[in-house]
Amino acid sequence: KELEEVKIPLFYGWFLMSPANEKVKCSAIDFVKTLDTLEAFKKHSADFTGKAEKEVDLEQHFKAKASLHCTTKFSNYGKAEGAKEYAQNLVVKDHFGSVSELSLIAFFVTPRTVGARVSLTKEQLQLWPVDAESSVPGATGLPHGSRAHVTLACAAGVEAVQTGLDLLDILALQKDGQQGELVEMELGSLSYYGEGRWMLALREPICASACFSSSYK
Ligand code: ACK
Repeated sequence: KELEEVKIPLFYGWFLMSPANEKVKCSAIDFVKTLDTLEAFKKHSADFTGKAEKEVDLEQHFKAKASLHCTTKFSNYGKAEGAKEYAQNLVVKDHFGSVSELSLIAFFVTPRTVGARVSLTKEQLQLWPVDAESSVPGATGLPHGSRAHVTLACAAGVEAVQTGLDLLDILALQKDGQQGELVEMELGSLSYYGEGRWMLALREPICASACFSSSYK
């Protein structure tokens, strides 16, 4: 009997390998801990708590992810738009199982999510869906690949899909020329964009080895 039809996964992406996975998790925890101690951050803690003067414990506020990845295509077992075309794309097939280096260029925090922004190479961009940005209202006009990120943590009740949307939101503000309060940190420069949105542009990108593959859950 013929093999059963191959099932389309939940999503495709680059999965961080060991020890890069641990290195990135540690850097993220360090950043969040440091952010929590900054006067500039405390001044705006009401963005997180809803109450003036109430401090937020960011480590309590967020639940960290154990294994990290950068989603390319959310296929939803074939139900998402373009899922079948992506699965059949020769570039996707050719790269399946290949290892490359992800370049993490920024960390960002909002009341909902913590993430790392990923800068994709030309080759990695070939695996990036054409509509990843244009399908999001408010993100039109942002360069292809802008949404690339690693979700590091989410607040209670928040789905991981929010991290990429939070990133696009911050990038749209940057594009409009909004440059909030700036704080120089050892790791880079930290900007505040209002409503609890913070982004640290890393002085030195973090390099992480990752395998292009898919996940069924
Ligand atoms: O952190 P993420 O990029 O956000 O990784 C997970 C992964 O797929 C498995 O859930 C992402 N994800 C979920 N729903 C969507 C969606 N509608 N569009 C793009 N990415 C999504 C989620």
